Amino acid sequence: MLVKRKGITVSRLIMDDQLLHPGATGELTGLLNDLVVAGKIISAEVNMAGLADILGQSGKTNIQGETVQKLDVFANQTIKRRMEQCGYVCVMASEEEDEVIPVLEGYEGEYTIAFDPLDGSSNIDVNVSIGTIFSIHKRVSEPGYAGEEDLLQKGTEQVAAGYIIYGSSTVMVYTTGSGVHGFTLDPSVGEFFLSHPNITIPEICPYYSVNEAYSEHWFDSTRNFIAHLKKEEDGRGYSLRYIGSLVADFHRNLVKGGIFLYPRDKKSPEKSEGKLRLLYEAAPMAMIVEQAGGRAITDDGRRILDIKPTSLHQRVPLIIGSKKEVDLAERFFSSSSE
Ligand code: P6P
Repeated sequence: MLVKRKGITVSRLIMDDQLLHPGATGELTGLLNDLVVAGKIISAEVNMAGLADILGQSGKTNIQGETVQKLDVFANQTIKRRMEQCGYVCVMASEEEDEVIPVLEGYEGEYTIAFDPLDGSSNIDVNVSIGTIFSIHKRVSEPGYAGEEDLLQKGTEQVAAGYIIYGSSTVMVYTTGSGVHGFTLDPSVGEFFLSHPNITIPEICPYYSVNEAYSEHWFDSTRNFIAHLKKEEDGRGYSLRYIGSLVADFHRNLVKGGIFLYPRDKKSPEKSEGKLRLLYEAAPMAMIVEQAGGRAITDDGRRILDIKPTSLHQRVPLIIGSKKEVDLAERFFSSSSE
């Protein structure tokens, strides 16, 4: 949907989106609007983190074995509380929780949501942008039987995907399959206003994003691809930009052009399939980037959106960004015999 109306709020666009779908019941509209409220609450807390006693660590660890920062806990609780009683969701998954998360009895709805409540949380204490990532599917189970099968669906089945980046400003970027739009929060009125209409990822790609510290453990295909980018053989010079916060790295590449890689690693068994999670990191970002004209694949050439998840916290290698560079990467990965 081509959006031209400056100053439109995200809630208004969500409602306009619903009009594009005659059979729509308004449930997805309600879900997205409740997610917007959660984003506003988390944004206010993130922006106070330096002042309140919520910096530092909660002393707990999550399923990933990572120390959980207090803001992570707050963000996770905020989204869970809104989604469990909104009446539009039947079951949830969070990066912070081992198992599926049920909704309150009597509040089962038609959708599922998988989310990373605060991705990049290791950057919280150093004031680097962090973000919430979400992926929404239609349930597949009968009423009263919601469970993992409703969550373990291919990325092509997503009905909506998006992220909220908490940085120099708070920006929400989302798609429901009719283009990608970005909205910036005006904290003085508490509204997200359209700031990035009809986002398309630039064909010109000035940046590549990868953690080069792991280059000794990369497969040859990854090493050869990155070496090729550095040679500028096709006359295109690239700069390395790597923030270590997926939402921040992805958002920069979406707006400015770029390719992000988190490939498999020969050395670390826990990263034999990369580090990033399919359900609530790779798949939602893949829907956004494809809607914006880019591509998202694994480092063995599979389309991210075609992968059927087998577990909630399944990892996948992720190569995502401007189409030409991902096409080039695919040639290096598909010619590899590793
Ligand atoms: P590394 C943050 O912890 C995260 O999950 C992503 O946001 C980010 O892209 C990645 O890990 C960074 O991982 O191994 O480069 O520090």
